[in-house]
Amino acid sequence: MKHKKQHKNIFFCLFLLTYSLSNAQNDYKLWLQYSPITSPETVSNYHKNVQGIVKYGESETLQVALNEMQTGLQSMLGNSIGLTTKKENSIIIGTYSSLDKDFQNLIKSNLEKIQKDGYIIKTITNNNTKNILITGKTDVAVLYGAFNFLKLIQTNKSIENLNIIDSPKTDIRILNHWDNLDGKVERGYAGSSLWNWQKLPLFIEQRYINYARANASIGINGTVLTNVNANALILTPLYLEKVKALANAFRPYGIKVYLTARFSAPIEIGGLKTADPTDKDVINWWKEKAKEIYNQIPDFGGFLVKANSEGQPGPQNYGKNHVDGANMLADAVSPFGGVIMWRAFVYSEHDVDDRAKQAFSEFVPYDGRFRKNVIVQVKNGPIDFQPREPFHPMFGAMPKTPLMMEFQITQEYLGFSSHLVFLPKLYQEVLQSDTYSKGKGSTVAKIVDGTLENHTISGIAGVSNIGSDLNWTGHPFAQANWYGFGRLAWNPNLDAETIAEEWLRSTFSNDDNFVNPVKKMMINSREAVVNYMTPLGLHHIMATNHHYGPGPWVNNLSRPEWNPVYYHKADANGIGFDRSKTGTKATTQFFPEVEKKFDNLETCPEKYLLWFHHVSWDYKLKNGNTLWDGLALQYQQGVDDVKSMQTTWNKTEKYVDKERFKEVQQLLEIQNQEAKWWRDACLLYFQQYSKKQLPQGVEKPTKTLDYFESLQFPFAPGI
Ligand code: BDP
Repeated sequence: MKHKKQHKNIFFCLFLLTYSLSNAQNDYKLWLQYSPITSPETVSNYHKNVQGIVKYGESETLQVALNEMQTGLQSMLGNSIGLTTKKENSIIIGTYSSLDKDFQNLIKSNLEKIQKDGYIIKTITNNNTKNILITGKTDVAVLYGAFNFLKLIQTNKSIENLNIIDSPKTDIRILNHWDNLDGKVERGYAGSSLWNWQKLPLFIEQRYINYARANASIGINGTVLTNVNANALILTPLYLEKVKALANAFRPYGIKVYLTARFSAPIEIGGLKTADPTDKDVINWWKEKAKEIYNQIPDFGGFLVKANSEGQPGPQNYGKNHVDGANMLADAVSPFGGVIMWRAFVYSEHDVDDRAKQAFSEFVPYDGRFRKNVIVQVKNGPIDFQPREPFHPMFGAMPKTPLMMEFQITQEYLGFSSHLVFLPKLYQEVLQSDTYSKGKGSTVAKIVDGTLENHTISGIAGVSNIGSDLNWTGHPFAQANWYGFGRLAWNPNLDAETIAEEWLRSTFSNDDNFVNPVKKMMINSREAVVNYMTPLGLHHIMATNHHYGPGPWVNNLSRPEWNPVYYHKADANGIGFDRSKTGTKATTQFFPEVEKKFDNLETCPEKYLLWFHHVSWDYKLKNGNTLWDGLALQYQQGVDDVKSMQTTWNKTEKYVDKERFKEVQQLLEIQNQEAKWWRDACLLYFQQYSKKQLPQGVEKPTKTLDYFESLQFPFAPGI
């Protein structure tokens, strides 16, 4: 007996050793590490409950679910698990309709509680046998259930007496790839595009499958393959064949493919003279194009459109409006069940009004005029993916139109892929903001998931941070932003801390001595970046074009609203953008409760102070500091925050593999140096106006403002 036990232990140690040796590239495996479980309770709990897998149904998706279960369980628990027909201590996977009658009866009541692709994971006892049932109404629901079952084990949760019912709260949970056909990724900081257009359609890289698998594991069900600054060529037969090949590769994972539609495509690739959305030939061209696409890809999702925005063509080129444009395309895809995601990211150099107001002014009057299969995609804030913005006032202002959230996962304005910033904290802040559109509790989350106005479609988009880098996202911790985006798209009410913890346990280790401090570091990281880049409501003071590093001094670009000076308005009297009633009145775009709060200096949260108000350098902050001192101290705080992130990480060496430990350590050092760069450059620049000394506690800059202004980065990535 003793012998047997010793053997078992030796076997397990060998397994752990081989496992760690054979897994040099942990980065690539994302949160699906399936590392060996070391907790004896979890292991024995598992063996008690699971001896085989029973699979009902034959679809490719179910096969994927089965493979995932077998790979995951073997990797975590060390022995293979076979397919069986024995319904005793088994995991049973299959859609509800394919199950045996007695199983169906046992869970009938649960079935009513799931929506759409929701799943059930339930321990069922029947005639003295016990099994774990993973089911749902659709094949992909079963796959979601399988991933979530594996996550229970991965994160050391008990699998005794399970009764989990979970459904996605939004319909379209989608990544927007800003990928160009030449392989470059606009605002991409993780290498080049994943899509190897040259080798498609015949060559399907394993990476495509791994991409789909990772997305499915967090509930993402759609992908827009191409940049919003679109190239019409993607709609030509040559490329559609390649798109089809990708769609085929993703389909078993429940991922639908979408494309961006360049509004002028009928001219550029169709040989027409116009792209006027009311022109008969144009209407027909898009109808035929839709037919052609659906012929190849029957479950094609639809189009994402950036029109009349930053120089992109659109209906306004022909004196028509966004409704005309969106509805024309909607009619083309609606016979096939497609949707149009029409972006509201518009602002014009010809409009002298505050840029923050323009999208609202333009779109809100169209409420109720879009077709049923149009969903308007709105960025989280009224300017552009800044480290912090108030929520976009369009949320709540268009009750008759489904509005889709657009978050940016790639860190265009947040330090690219060199800075560790846990974005679910930002997403949560926006989603939990109360718009008061239908009284207290009308959160952005309820608008986006469609429940506030009972919309039939809902969605959340995330501008992807994925590229060809070995670790997918450039920074190991940027994987958490992809993960967190998916989780919040599934359930916009999830808590960022829960997400961070799940991710850490699945990606690195279940050891609390690791998880707790690192989780704290992640949670604080968003505030850190706000502090060292744009504290107290400052925004868009990044260097222009590439947006790398500080550039508050930039004032010479052709469009006024492209210049940082437009946003901070620092002068001898003070700093900040007056968007209150005495200024541009942007506050009036919010519902009265919110408007009042933001408009009044006394009640405006200080995190939005300089977003909504221009205040003097001597303005007294709530903590008694003057604005100048407070601003300087916040910048210093940001730098200190990064220092403490470094301290935390340096203590994790024994819990993390060498490569990832080193990678993160080096990246944190870049972040540390760049945080100081931000602090020094911004404070030196603003000091010219405040004419005040730096308060005690703020480190003195070691370089001059001239030096910072002279820095050039001609090859900064992402342009
Ligand atoms: C801005 C980016 C630009 C995008 C644009 C957009 O700088 O590259 O094309 O947003 O969202 O943030 O359309």
